[in-house]
Amino acid sequence: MEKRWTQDNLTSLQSNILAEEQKYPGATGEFSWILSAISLATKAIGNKVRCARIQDVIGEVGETNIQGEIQQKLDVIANEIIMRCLGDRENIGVLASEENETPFLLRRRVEGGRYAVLFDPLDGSSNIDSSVGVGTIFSVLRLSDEGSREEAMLSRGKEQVAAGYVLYGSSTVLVLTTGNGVDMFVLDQSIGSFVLVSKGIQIPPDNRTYSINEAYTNMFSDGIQQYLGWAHQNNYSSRYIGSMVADVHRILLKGGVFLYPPTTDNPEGKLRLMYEANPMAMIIEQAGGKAVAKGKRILDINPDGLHQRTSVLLGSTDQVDAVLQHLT
Ligand code: P6P
Repeated sequence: MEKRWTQDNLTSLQSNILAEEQKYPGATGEFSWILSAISLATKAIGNKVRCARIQDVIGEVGETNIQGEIQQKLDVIANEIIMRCLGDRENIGVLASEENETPFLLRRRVEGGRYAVLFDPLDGSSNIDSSVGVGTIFSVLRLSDEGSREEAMLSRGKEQVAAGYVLYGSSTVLVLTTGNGVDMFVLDQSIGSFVLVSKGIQIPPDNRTYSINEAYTNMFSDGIQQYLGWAHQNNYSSRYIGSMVADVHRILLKGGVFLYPPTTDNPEGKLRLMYEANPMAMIIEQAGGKAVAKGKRILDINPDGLHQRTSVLLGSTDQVDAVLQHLT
């Protein structure tokens, strides 16, 4: 049952996490320690994003990252903020970022490093100059005893203990799941806290809206092209921002389907499995939706590498199925 925030039930992110932990006698509270660091980091990033043009931190650094993508100044700044805020949390063993080729191995498991946090510090950052919504995406994995930390970090998406994103849009919104439903918080600037605005979000089932970059139509498979033709004839509307966090957030709240299919340029897909597709897939599934790649559940994909790419098809189950019907 979705619960709306009202004045008389002001719940912060911290109190909501602690309340959730009370439900699990074995909970140690260490998990909230990680989420509070994410909360701190994303408040700082949001502040930078809002002041970007004033502080002259828009634009390109003049270098490319591991993905071969042009780095924006704010990509680097956001990455450094997250590294600093999370780096001193003693229960984090590994930090892995889209912006860094190799993960940062902070502490061995025996030293208390029991979690890995993987993140895209500022997804969609090329949109910042035009003040389009951008976001931070994060995934939390528990590091297992066996194997190296690198191997332990390459767990399937269904092993995630938490996933979420922060959208720096018309408001700063944090969406989080720890495996028991999806909760949404909005940053109340007047008190500097993320306050709970919705608990147990369920993705609306039947919104005839698709989200895809149709500029690549000629590079899509015949099945995707057939789906688009079918959608055009069946009164679908199209919404595409080109910033995954903003597109997925709209679908979480309003329903519909997001597609980043394989193209002839990117036959494996463009988006990254470990810190984009997996966290978003966990959120969408926890909200009652569906998330697949080449017909397979994204959360079941066995990762080969930290920066592995994948195609993404996610959203309301019936809308994802409408796409799949054209792919078989
Ligand atoms: P295209 C942003 O660069 C990003 O990684 C995602 O946020 C977004 O969904 C996608 O790429 C947009 O890609 O090829 O449509 O510009």
